[in-house]
Amino acid sequence: MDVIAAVASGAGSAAIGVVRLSGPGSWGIALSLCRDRTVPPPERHLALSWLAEPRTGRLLDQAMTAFFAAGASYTGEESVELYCHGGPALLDRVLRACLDGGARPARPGEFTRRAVAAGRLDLVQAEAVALLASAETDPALDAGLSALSGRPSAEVSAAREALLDVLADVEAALDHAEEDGVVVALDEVATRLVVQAERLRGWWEAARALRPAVSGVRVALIGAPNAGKSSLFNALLGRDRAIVHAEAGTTRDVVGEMLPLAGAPCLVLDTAGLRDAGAGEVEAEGVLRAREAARDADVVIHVVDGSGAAPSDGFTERVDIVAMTKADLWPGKDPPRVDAPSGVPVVFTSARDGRGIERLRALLADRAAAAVRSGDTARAVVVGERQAQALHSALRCVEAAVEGQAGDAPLEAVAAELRRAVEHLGEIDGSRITDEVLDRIFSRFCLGK
Ligand SMILES: Nc1nc2c(ncn2[C@@H]2O[C@H](COP(=O)(O)OP(=O)(O)OP(=O)(O)O)[C@@H](O)[C@H]2O)c(=O)[nH]1
Ligand SMILES: [Mg+2]
Repeated sequence: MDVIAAVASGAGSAAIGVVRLSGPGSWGIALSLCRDRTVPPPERHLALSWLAEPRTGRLLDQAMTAFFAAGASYTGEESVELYCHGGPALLDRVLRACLDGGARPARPGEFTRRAVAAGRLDLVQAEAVALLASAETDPALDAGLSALSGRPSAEVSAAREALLDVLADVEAALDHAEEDGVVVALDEVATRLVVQAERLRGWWEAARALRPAVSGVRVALIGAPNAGKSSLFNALLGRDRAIVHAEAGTTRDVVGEMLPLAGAPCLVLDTAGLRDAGAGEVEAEGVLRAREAARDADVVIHVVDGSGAAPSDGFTERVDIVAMTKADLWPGKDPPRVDAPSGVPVVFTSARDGRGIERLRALLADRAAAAVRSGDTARAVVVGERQAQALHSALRCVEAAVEGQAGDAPLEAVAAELRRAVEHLGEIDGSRITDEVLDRIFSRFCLGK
């Protein structure tokens, strides 16, 4: 195992910045930088030291150092942390000195990956570390802390055990049926399966409610072609992100951009104009995606052409805010009438002169904050898109097993669904996962973690 090194603190200037080394040999590399030491300081103690480049003697910094022995560190390996002054040039120089000494640059998330490999963290806890390093909201932070505690991992593991027990009974029944033609009553199995399905469904709902806080509030801009969605999208972001054109049907794909709004990170989605007839194949696919984005959104802004040039065929199922666009086209005139669903606020906006954009931002911030608050960390077991997907797959398999059982499907089919459910649960905490999937997960971590 080679020694990896990285700057573990954030970019930009700061009071303190941390350079981290891990792997057998990291003590030797760090010690060669400590100008005033010939032996390592006591492990797990902070020790002040002047650092210099071993080859040239050029000063690096006066820093606090902490040496960790194998088996008593974050990664489980021999490792060192150097708490330096936080300037980018300084940290870069210290890191380069470590690399000159024989370390190699760590890949994103590689320290945590080594901690997982050493059995110090499971995947739920590893992803909790990533969340703690990036959380922008209180519920996300609480979810990260809870996941790191190991409580969710234990719950996932308990559910897997419970399903394995049921699977064992189903397989025993199968064996009996084959050997002696005995039919075993499986009513009790059905009850146990329903309990597990409800448990997983509860986790799924909690994960869904927590999503706005963890991954951002999904805000969909939807409406008729040419209503001014892309123009409004650009105005909200304050930059020219999406293509705007007089031709109806300009936007085809869903375009998403993050917009930080008063403590609630929003993912704003511009979508294709909704129309059923007259759209070509590509646009029709865009319309499908727009509807899907609206269904999946936490906040739906229905965009209506206030000049009346692009007629709307009524509102979608869910609307949280109505934006009447092109308000610059009716100066002095009464604003156009709109039959918005009751209780839904209407904002008059113009992407040309900017009117109404601040009010729309404020309304959006309000709705987004409410979506963030709806996350109930206490019930959450599964956090983040990857875990939620695995959970959803597991839930679908358990539901299929419940249905199969009730509908007299062959026991083999029920057993197969249960086996798949157990595998999907194993993907959540990493007890059943391939290196390739691990690579993909950790590539999304930031450097130095
Ligand atoms: N005067 C005025 N024109 C606008 C405003 N917003 C959009 N437009 C014009 O309306 C036309 C359509 O604008 P887009 O933003 O592309 O509309 P869209 O809803 O994204 O259209 P599709 O992507 O085709 O569904 C363009 O010619 C814009 O310049 C506005 O606030 N004022
Ligand atoms: Mg558009």
